[in-house]
Amino acid sequence: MREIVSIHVGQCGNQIADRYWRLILREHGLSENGLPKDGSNAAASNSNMEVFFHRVRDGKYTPRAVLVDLEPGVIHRIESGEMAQLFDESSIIRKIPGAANNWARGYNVEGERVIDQIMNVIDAAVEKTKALQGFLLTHSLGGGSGSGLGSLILERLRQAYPKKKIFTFSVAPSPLISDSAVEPYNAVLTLQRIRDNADAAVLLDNEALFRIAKSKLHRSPNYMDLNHIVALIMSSVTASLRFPGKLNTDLGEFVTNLVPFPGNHFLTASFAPMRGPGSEGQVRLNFPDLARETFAQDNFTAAIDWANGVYLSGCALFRGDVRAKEVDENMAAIRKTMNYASYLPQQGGLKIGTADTAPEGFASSGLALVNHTGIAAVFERLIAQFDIMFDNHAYTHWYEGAGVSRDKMAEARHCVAELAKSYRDAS
Ligand SMILES: Nc1nc2c(ncn2[C@@H]2O[C@H](COP(=O)(O)OP(=O)(O)OP(=O)(O)O)[C@@H](O)[C@H]2O)c(=O)[nH]1
Ligand SMILES: [Mg+2]
Repeated sequence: MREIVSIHVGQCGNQIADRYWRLILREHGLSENGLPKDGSNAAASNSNMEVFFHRVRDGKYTPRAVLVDLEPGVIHRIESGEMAQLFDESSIIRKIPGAANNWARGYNVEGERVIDQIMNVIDAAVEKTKALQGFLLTHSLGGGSGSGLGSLILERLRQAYPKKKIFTFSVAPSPLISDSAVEPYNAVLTLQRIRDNADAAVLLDNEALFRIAKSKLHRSPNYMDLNHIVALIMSSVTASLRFPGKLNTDLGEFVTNLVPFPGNHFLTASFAPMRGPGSEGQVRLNFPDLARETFAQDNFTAAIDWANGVYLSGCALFRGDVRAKEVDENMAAIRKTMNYASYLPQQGGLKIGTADTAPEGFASSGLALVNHTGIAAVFERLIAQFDIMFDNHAYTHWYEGAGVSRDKMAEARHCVAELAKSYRDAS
C-alpha cells in the first residue's frame, strides 16, 4: 500500500500535528475518533486510506503517527481534547523535563536517554505496514526537542531505514514570534542533519508565516494561526499521496521532480486561497486568480530572495472544482513569468497535477511546492544571527556543557554556509 509513518517531535511538531490530523480526518470523512462519519464516505471510498491510516477493530482508522515530546504538556492537550481516542496509546512518548531550548540537550543528554524507546515505537509502526515508502517529520528548528532530538531521530532513521524516503516539515525561527536567543544555534545544527539525512525538507519559516497570517487577519497572529497555514500546506502536499491522481503519487516521485542536485532539497510552499481561519468557505476564486495567488511571491512560506535567484524546480497541485483546460491555459502564462535556471528545461520544469477533493471548506485550492535558489537568504539570515553570538562566545557554554564543542558548532555553521553558497552558485 506504500504507507507513510509521520513523526511529530516537540511542542511545535505536535501543535502542527494537532491541526494537521484534524484536517486530514475531515478530508477522509472520518470523525475525531477515527470512525467513518455517517454518510460522508464519499472521500474515504476513493482515497488511499491505508497510506496514512492503519485500520483497526470496528472499522476505526488510527493515524500512522508517532508523537514525541520531552515535555508532556502539548501531547497531554491532544490526548485530552477532541482527538483523545484517535492516536494509538503505544505510539505516544512524552517525557520530562524538556530540552530547555538547547539542541545539545535534545540531541545528547535527553536524546540518548529516550532514543532507543522512540526507535522501538517507530519500528512497531513500521511493522504495521506492508510496503513502507517513508517518513514525514514535523518539528521546529529552534526548540531543543524538535531540533536536537529531531536531529537524532533523523540520523537513526537514516541508519535503520536507508532505502526509505525521509521528508521533513521544518519550522524556522523568527524573532517576530519567539524571543529565545539561541534559536539560530539550534537551527544551524539541525539544518546540517537535515541536509545529510533527509530527502526533502519543506521549510516553514515563521518569519514568512507570521507576515502572511498578519496580512490576512489584521492582528498579531498566534501559533494556532500559523499552524492553520502549515496544516493546509501539509494537507495539500500530501493530497497526491492520499488521493488518486497522476502527479507525485509517492515520495520518490516528489524527490525526482523537485531535487535536481543532491543536498539542495530545501523546498518552500504556497497555498491559495489563503484567508483567516474560518472564513475560507466564503471565498470563491475564479481559476486565473487562484493560479496567480498560488504563485504570488509573498504567499510562500519562506522569506525567499526572489530577486536574486531562480527556480530549480516546481510542482503545482490544484484541488477541487478546476477544469483541465483552464489549468493548462493559465499555467502556460504563469510559466512564462517564472525565472528558471538557464541550464534546466524551461517548459518541463513546472509539473502540474489536479485532484478532485479540495480541503474541507474550499471549493478549490492551489498549492505550489518549489525549489528556488533564493532560499539561500533564509540560511544566510540564520548564519548572520549565529555569527553575532558565536563570535562573542555568547551562550556556547550551554552547548559545550551538554557535549557539543565549539568546533562542532563551527562545523555545522560551515555546512549551512556551504549549502547557501551552493544555492547561490546554482543561480
Ligand atoms: N509555527 C509554529 N512555530 C512554533 C510553534 N511552537 C513553537 N514554535 C517555534 O518553535 C521554536 C521553539 O521550539 P519548540 O517546538 O517550542 O521547542 P521544543 O521542540 O518543544 O523543545 P524544548 O521545549 O526546548 O524542549 C520557536 O522558534 C517557536 O517560535 C507552533 O505551534 N507553530
Ligand atoms: Mg518544548
